[in-house]
Amino acid sequence: MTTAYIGIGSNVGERSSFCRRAVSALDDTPEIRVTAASGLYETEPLGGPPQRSFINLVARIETSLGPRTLLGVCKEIERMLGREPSDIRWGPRVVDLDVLTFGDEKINDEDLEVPHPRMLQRKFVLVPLLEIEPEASDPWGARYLDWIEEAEGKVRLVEPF
Ligand code: PH2
Ligand code: MG
Ligand code: MG
Repeated sequence: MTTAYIGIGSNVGERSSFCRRAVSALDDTPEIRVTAASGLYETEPLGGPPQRSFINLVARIETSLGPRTLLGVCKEIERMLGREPSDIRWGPRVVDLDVLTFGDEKINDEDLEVPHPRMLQRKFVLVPLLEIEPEASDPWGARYLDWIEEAEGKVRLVEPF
């Protein structure tokens, strides 16, 4: 079993509902158990065109899947909830599921990078992650807490999970 963290975000339609449905869909996957979910945060969009604010949360899971299969499950949940392919990088999306960390693995492939290469710069990832795991550290032993001050973007807790 591997502990992994999944970052979830939505900025189209019923944003909170899409985020909650994504958590349920993860938990409904036989090889995945959701063991914690942060509250839902309204967050300033970072990167991409001018767009609506996001709802973001982070879920902690236990899984028997490998990292690539887990990524495939995340993409399948995005499709199932109605995400359409878009040419706009970091543009508006119904739902986005990103594998943030996968155990202590370091993966640097074109299709999958963990830990997520931009997570340290993003408050919309770090704040919910630290809510569920204040002592979390990366595979090199650095505490995520030490990055929070330099990270970008306003975030505000709007709903408990
Ligand atoms: N996702 C992005 C780019 N920018 N900004 C916020 N606030 N939340 C996101 O989930 C987000 C973003 C790319 O996936
Ligand atoms: Mg993303
Ligand atoms: Mg993504």
